[in-house]
Amino acid sequence: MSYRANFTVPTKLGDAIGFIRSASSFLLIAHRSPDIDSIASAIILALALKRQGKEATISVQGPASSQITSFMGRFGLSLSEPDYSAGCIVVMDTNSPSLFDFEAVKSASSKKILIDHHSPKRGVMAEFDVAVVDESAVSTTEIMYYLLKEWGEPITKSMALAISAGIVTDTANFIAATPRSFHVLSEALGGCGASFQDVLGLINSPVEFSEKIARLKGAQRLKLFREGSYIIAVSKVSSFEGSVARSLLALGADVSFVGAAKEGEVRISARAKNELTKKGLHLGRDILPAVAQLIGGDAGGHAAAAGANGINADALDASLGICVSKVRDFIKTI
Ligand SMILES: [Mn+2]
Repeated sequence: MSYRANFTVPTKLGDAIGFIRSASSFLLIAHRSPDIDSIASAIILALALKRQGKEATISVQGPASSQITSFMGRFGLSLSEPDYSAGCIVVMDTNSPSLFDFEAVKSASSKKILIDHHSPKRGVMAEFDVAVVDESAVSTTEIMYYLLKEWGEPITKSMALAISAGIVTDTANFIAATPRSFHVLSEALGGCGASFQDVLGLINSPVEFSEKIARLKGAQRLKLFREGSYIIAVSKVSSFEGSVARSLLALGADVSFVGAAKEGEVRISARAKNELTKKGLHLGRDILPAVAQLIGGDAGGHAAAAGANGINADALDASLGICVSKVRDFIKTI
């Protein structure tokens, strides 16, 4: 049975490989605030290129989390400043112009490749020499598997682990997995003798001591508000507010708001369970923006995960109160 099995393979892979073969230096770009899938896709390509004696660096716009830098470290790689004079630029796991320096890519004279699994934006795609965009792929690393196969590059253990890590994280532990992603995972891991435990070990990096303390203090200082059968949890810590907000949901809250304030700086992180976002709760659009002015800053994010930042540290308690009452108002309508 060929690696294609009964599955549809992403298109334009041959064109992308043509450009990859003819260039000798590469700038690989993962998206802003990179997740495992985008950075793993860049790692896979960097490893394959380096084995061929080509130069490849990985860049992102803005900072990367400590989880991402340690993930890269496991492959002996780190982020570099972007060099837009590379022979070939590959943008991975995004075609959203706000998630990388689109203007710099556009004005570079390099060959340009886009590899992504998000819904395509024609205007952005048009700036690339080739766009491998497959919305049916659960992760960009799933596309990278097919790229390596078409290229004829052997899939090493490191590459197989990176492919699998992208699939596991972008499907939220297989909830969004497809038969093809299970096939890719099985072929990649089976081909090099890696185990699924190796993949989990790579994704679940140990939590830093200070983050553990923040989570436990967040739980200790917890205030609970009940509305109907839902529980809203509120707490304050000095850092890791996002991690604390996430852990409060794991403990049983339906919505959490965690604030962190110090002289001249205030941050609020919020999380909500899918059960409520499916009913229309949108933290980034409808809840946190209500406190942006009060804290003297900005708010935004997704339905289930959002944040606000500002300069009025004194406004934290009042802001948390507003967030809770807005969620209560929403719950009363469902
Ligand atoms: Mn992705």
